[in-house]
Amino acid sequence: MTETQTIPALSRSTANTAPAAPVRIVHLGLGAFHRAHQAWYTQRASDGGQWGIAAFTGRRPDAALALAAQDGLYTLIERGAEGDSFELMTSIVEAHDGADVATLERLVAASTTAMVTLTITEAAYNLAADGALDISNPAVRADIDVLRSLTSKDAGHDGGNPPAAVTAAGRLVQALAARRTAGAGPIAVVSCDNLANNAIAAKAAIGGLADVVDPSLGAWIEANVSYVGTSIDRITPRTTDAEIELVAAECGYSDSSPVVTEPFSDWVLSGEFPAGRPDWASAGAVFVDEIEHFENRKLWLLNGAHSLMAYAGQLRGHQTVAQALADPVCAAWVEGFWNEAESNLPADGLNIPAYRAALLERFGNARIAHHLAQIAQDGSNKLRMRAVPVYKAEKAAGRSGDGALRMIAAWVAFVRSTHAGGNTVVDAAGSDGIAEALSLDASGGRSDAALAALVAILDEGLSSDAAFLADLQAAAGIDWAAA
Ligand code: CS2
Repeated sequence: MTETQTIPALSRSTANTAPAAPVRIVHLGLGAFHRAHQAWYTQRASDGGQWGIAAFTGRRPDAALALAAQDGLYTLIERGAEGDSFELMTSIVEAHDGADVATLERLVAASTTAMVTLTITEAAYNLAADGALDISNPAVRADIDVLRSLTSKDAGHDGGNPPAAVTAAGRLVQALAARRTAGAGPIAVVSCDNLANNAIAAKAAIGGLADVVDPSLGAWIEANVSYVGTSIDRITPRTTDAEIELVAAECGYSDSSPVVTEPFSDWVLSGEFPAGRPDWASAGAVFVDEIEHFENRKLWLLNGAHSLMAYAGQLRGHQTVAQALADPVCAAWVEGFWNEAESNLPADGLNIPAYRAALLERFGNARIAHHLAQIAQDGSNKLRMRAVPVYKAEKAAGRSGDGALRMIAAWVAFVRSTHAGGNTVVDAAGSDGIAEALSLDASGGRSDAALAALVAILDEGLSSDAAFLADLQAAAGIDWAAA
């Protein structure tokens, strides 16, 4: 204890780092994943010293306040199966509260800013099941009103702060309007969220919103924003106090915001950067013309297995990915789902057998305590990407799709048991709909009508597919713990 009281607090002066790089990247979503992934690639790029990141939080200011107090610095703990290594990260040069839209406007309007990267989570795109912006979403509607009032020429504000958008896309549209006014030219928007076709999703969220607010702004964004698609990968569980203490003991400074991650990392990108980009290829990133198969490989094999283990594993009493994988029943379910996913990926160029083998090793790294409860959150959006496409592809090929069906069944059983325990299902986009569906009958959503309502949150088509619903009802109703 006395030791941690006397060690210096981390900052650019106590760490004696090179001067902060100029801001050329604006990032939305200052979570652990961004700090383990894009910030790490930027720092390792051959020209990384010229590319500073200004990162904004989403809903809460806390992470920005903590990081700003350390001049953006933090420690990245790479946690391998054999031990930890520590790296001081310097590529984030400014950390801001996401609600500080005036600063976002200023930075995005600067001609030196070349791109905006996003890790805002799947749900924050506010897209409907058909992939278009969900303009019935209350937060989106509120932003439309705010943005219209800001862009209308005769908008006047009676003193005080002008209103500002609240959703990530709304804030970005507001900032892009400032870039248009400043004449700062084209810019890239790089989605680093776990969404299929994330460039298209970003375009639907941002371009779609601008079109509704002000067609001339929509046209400017269409002509000046290049949406870059990416497949991103690095397992990064939530930081705990144990990591804060570890860094104090190992590094000799106190860091409120370390990030723990696995040694593996992967980044595949596709698209144009009209205002330039760091030499991320020198840090291991790969640039491709066609990204879809890489995205699906990652979303289905890694994330799909994660979601399957998150629900089935918790129903079987496990807490972490490594524990779930060590359970032969869960492991067999994962392999079964993988076989289905693999049949729907091209055999050439993706090296699936090696990818699967590497995943088993990564998931089995018990030193990374990756909690299933964390992965289980926001299941409605996740399963729409991870299970539904594989199920449909298997059916279309005349096969059962049982492996993908089991993932959906495990989710159904998990949300039922959460609800039965008197708890709310954590799902940013779906928790209201899930609660409504589960309250449709007296047995906690076990009726066919309740099941159909639950499935409608994932996919409209499947919710009226009687054969699917019957199979799902049977698959969800098993004794998961005893299977
Ligand atoms: C996980 C991902 O929480 C989840 O949904 O599946 O965060 C996963 O750990 C990352 O995509 C790994 O790159």
